[in-house]
Amino acid sequence: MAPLTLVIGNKNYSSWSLRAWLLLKHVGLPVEEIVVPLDMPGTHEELERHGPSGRVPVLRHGELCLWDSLAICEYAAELSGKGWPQERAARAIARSVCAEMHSSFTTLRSLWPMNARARNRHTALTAALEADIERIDEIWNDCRTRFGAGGPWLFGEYSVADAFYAPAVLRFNTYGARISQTARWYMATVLEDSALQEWLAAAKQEPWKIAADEVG
Ligand SMILES: N[C@@H](CCC(=O)N[C@@H](CS)C(=O)NCC(=O)O)C(=O)O
Repeated sequence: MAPLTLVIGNKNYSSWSLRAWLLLKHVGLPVEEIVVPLDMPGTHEELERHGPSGRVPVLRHGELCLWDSLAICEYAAELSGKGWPQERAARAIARSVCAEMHSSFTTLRSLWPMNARARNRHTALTAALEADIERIDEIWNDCRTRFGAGGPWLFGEYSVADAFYAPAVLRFNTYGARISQTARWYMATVLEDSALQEWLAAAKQEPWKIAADEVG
């Protein structure tokens, strides 16, 4: 198979990059990694050189160039035969929760930016932020209760849904979200994951700081 190259942003801040990177790790596809530091002079031009949307993540596989974290995860799942639940109803719900994460939670994203190495940050809670947190808590509870019997992840075994919700776990961890017991257990599973630990260790070593994402 032609080698895979994943272009990502800073590990400390790039939540969309984290999703694709985690899924590729979990399904066992080896990738060469290119990190483009975001929010620097020249970032825009460099991103445009890597992919048509001028955004990361981008996956290159031979002649093929894919942009968008969900499309990359779908492709990785097809290549590896892993990443979505086996059972049809579970798979359909997993796709629904991924689509919801892809298209929603704009308040959470803007008020609690992902800042992987930051801890004990505090911001005022708004009603919209609380609603986003509650909805994510509800999704985690629902998936764990209905589909989680076979393992510690949202659908038992690791799936694209876990990769998609990992940035929310980091946000909750940084800003101290108040969540249910089941959601706390799920967060612990995600935070102990060795692939995520590897990402966090690299994020700690990065020299770059994005002031707009240093919140709280
Ligand atoms: N829907 C896209 C969103 C990608 C996205 O917005 N990526 C951000 C970084 S996390 C980006 O590339 N921003 C460009 C920039 O900061 O210049 C995806 O899922 O991949």
